[in-house]
Amino acid sequence: MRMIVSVCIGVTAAAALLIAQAAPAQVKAEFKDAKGQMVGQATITETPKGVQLRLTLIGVPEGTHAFHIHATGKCDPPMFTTAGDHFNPEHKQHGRDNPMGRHAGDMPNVTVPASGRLIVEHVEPMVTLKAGAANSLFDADGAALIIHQAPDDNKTDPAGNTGARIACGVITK
Ligand SMILES: [Cu+2]
Ligand SMILES: [Zn+2]
Repeated sequence: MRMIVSVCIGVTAAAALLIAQAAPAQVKAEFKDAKGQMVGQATITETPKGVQLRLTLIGVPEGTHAFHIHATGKCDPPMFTTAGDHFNPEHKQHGRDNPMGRHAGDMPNVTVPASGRLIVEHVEPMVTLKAGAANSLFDADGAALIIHQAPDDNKTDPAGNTGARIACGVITK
């Protein structure tokens, strides 16, 4: 009888350890504009191929906009400068087309139609939600998603000539 009890405890401890090491299944971010209006959200999911970002935008101006993961989980309006620079744990240059790049936080541009509504998905292999990893979005100061006024030229260091930050969302569990 005593042996059975100890086996059960052993299994429970192993299961608890697995849960502790697993990445959070899904986290989210709510986009707010400079006036504090909610203009969309993101669901962010760890997958075997990277972190899937699914954006549902509901009030972003028509046009092509830069989209980045920024290094700090802080979105103070109206400028959102508190979100810091692009998430860049590998200390590379900016831009998906830059031979010296890229920042892990450099996402593809998003093109919003006249309705202001867009659902778009991107799977990013250079980041993770797993705590403790060098490229984790849950490092000490967190991370934020930002949409800019202008498109990213994908090569100009350090920020791609993207203009103002028009929407920001802190990534939260
Ligand atoms: Cu940005
Ligand atoms: Zn960048």
